[in-house]
Amino acid sequence: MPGRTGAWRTARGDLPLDRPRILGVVNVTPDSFWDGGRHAGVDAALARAETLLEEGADILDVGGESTRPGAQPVPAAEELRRVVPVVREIVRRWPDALVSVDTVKAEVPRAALAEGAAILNDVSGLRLDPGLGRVAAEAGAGLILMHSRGDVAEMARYATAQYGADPVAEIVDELTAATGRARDAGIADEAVVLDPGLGFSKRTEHSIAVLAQLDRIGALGRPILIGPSRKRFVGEVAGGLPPEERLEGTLAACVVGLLGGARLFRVHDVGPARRALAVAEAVRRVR
Ligand code: HH2
Repeated sequence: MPGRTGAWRTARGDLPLDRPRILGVVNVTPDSFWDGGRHAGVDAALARAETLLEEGADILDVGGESTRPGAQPVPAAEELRRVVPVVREIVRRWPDALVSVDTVKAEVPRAALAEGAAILNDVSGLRLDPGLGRVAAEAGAGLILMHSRGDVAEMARYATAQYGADPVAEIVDELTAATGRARDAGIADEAVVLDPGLGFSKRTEHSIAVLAQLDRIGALGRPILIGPSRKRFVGEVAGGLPPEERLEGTLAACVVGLLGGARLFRVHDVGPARRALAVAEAVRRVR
């Protein structure tokens, strides 16, 4: 099946996707919706990174700017101050760990790649800073193109979730445009992973439709990443649960996603996700 099990080209070598891969979230922010403020200093972020690696994370996704609804945009200088020392120390302590940087600004990966980061995670799908594509191309970095609409403060708001009769078709079209921007920037197809952006510019029914029809995104021929971790849609379908009661729903979404073709999973709870995905992967293999 296209995009399903090849390898993902990153600045630190190819990552085989013959098994599900997990990105553990290291948010170095005061305001992220789940872990904001918990790992905001370098030491706390490193302790978090160590836990996630012990639990089996394949990639550490370091972010210095929250995208929660109404989050305050962070100036590049502040994002650099938050992210770069953490990337530097992770690479120094765990040289084999793959690091991705969750940002929409070119200045941040430019510095982080110089410190040894391998992957850029752009939740705007190269809409907000075209310079980010050029940085990724020059470094040969892996690039996650996530679907969203609007700027950082708007992209998790329902105001950007206006769709016609077939939301998944619109998401596929917009991801196709994102891959075009990546190509225009000189990024190799093999470096690109696509993410439908669960909970971004999507009401609950849109995130569920995406999970049900991931094969339409897989048809674009690139590996798929999903990030359902403790998001609002997970709570809403279970009757309105708060973030602390959304782990089981997160695992269910990961399992459904894997069976629909996703190979990469961005989560806060790496150990539980790894255990759930091992079962789903065993089933997928004998299908
Ligand atoms: N979700 C969040 C942030 N970055 N990146 C990708 N590729 N896919 C996602 O689904 C995704 C993402 C939101 O989660 P979190 O980082 O925990 O929250 P916040 O944006 O408040 O920091």
